[in-house]
Amino acid sequence: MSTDLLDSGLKSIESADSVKALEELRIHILGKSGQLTALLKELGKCSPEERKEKGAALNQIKEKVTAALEAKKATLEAAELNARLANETVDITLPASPATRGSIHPITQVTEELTAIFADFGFSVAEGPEIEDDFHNFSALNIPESHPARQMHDTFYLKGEGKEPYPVLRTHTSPVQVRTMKSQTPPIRIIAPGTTYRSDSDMTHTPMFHQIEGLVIEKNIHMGHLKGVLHDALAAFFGLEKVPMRFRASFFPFTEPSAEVDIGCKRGKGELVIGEGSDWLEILGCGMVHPNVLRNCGIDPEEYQGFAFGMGIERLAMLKYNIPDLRTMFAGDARWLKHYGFPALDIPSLIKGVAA
Ligand code: 2NL
Repeated sequence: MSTDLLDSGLKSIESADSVKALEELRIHILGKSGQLTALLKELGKCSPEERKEKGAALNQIKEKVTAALEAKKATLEAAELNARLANETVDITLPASPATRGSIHPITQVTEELTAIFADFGFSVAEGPEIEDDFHNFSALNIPESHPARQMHDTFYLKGEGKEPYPVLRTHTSPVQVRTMKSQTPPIRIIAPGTTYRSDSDMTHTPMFHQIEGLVIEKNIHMGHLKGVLHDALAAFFGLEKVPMRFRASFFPFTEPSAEVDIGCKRGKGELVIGEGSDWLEILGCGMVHPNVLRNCGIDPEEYQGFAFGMGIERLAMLKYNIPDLRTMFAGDARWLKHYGFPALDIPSLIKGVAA
């Protein structure tokens, strides 16, 4: 009986024509409900002497079958591999698939350019949360509860979060500077680049946008320093030796005096040249930090004063890189990014000239 099993088993194994068929055979003989397994189970019913004898015989069969299975498996696998190698050919005349490469968004590029420029003037980069509380986004900045500036900012309130005053999506990066003033002692020299939010959406406004603000707090810092720093930063940014620049009196609740800054330009037919001509282009807002703001942040305005400025990154990117439509910036169109983007790892530095 069991020698029959061995003979027929070895015969079937020898004539198996695929790895799959061989595996089915293995299950048929050695599997849980296999032929040999059934015989092994029957040993339990035998007398001890019989069990010893039959058991030894069955185990020998099992070893032989197992060895035959393994040998045949190796042969079949080799044959199957050879068949595949003979059939599958690589057409080396086909064109290679192009490597797709990502690129740096103009917003990131301009942020890095300005970071390199201000780093050269000794400014550090400060960061903070995009979800802010009423104090850091408004009150500390001398913008009281009823102030129209709060409505002016078209704030996104997070009304699901507790009770009034609700948390907000920061409407500017000024709260980063508030946090820096509260946690550090002057002298302070920082820029705060980052994402900001206002509920505003049309041709020239997106609900999410980007700003860079700057803050310097020292004992004898004044508006002359402000004008010098801004001139040199704007000249470096636009790749010019000098840029015509003027301060126009303005108002911000957090600065006194306040100014808007224009740079000289020439407006032609469909084109704009910065640094020459007799037209003016508004580029940023700035001023001397209001004494109330210093006090709110734990700095004595009798001992220290400072300047601050803020600018929109989208606008700077559009001006420098001739991007006509703001809204394309965030449309997520890969073709747009391929056109307006910058090579990765080509990090802006003053050595190469950020305006390159
Ligand atoms: C603009 C004008 C400005 C500031 C931002 C500032 C921040 C602190 C204290 C005082 Cl903590 N001022 N920031 C000052 C003047 C103008 O931004 O047109 N931004 C796009």
